[in-house]
Amino acid sequence: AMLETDMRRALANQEFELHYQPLATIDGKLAGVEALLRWRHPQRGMVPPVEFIPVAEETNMILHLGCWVLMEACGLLSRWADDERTARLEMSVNVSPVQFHRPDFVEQVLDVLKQTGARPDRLRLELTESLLIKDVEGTIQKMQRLREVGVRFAVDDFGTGYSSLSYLHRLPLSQLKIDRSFIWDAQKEGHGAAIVRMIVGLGKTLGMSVLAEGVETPEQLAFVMDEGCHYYQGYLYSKPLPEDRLAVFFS
Ligand code: G
Ligand code: G
Ligand code: MN
Ligand code: NA
Repeated sequence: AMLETDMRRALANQEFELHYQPLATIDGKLAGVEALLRWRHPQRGMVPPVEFIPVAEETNMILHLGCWVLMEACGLLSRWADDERTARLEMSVNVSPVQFHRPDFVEQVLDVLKQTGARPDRLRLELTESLLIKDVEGTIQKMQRLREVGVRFAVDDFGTGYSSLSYLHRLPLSQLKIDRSFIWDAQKEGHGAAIVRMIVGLGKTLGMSVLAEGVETPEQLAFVMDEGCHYYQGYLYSKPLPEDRLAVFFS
């Protein structure tokens, strides 16, 4: 098992890096990127986040990692502001529930924005449904404070959790990201197609954009386009890339 000390060392040794997966408008233009954490371990090679984020969450190491991710992503966002090809792009950052529910989360984000000089209205924080249903009132307050300075929010993996429709409209969310399992299911005999349709309708009703995750084939893209999704993400458009390989998407 990986220990807290291993991650601490890794952070100090700069073994963590961010890759960025391009997010596309439904007609194929680059809209932004999602920052995805990678651990380049000297012995184990690339360690995927599913293997270390749960450990990081148990040990509170996620607080250091999460802060580093925000700094790194906002640093890039700030550099993007100086170039007209990149100034309008958005940066989506995944936030762990452990990180979000800390009392000083809002201050941490505001501090990173200030230190990096990134435009708050280009930053989108991805929250999971389970995060949103824990302490709903406190969650709304935190989201509103960040929303006031321009930060936007997306629900990640939407449809897999336990969101209640009765309070979803009270949360200052701007985007629903449809979990890839529904996109993949839509081709088969499953209920994926009906669920995608329902989420698009919900997004329209609540004034939120809808992004289809995990689009891997032209057929899946045609389907989510037909259903009215505004954005998509997936290997068809691009896998996650290191920063220096993003430039081919700029125009
Ligand atoms: O990149 P990959 O598909 O392997 O990511 C797997 C999971 O790890 C996804 O659920 C993703 O949201 C999560 N993840 C990736 N980067 C981060 C990060 O910076 N912070 C948090 N909290 N989760 C992340
Ligand atoms: O949970 P979250 O949506 O943050 O996870 C994003 C993860 O999904 C990333 O780790 C990324 O590597 C992965 N991913 C992105 N696009 C695709 C895709 O088209 N197919 C598959 N299998 N995984 C994808
Ligand atoms: Mn995500
Ligand atoms: Na997701």
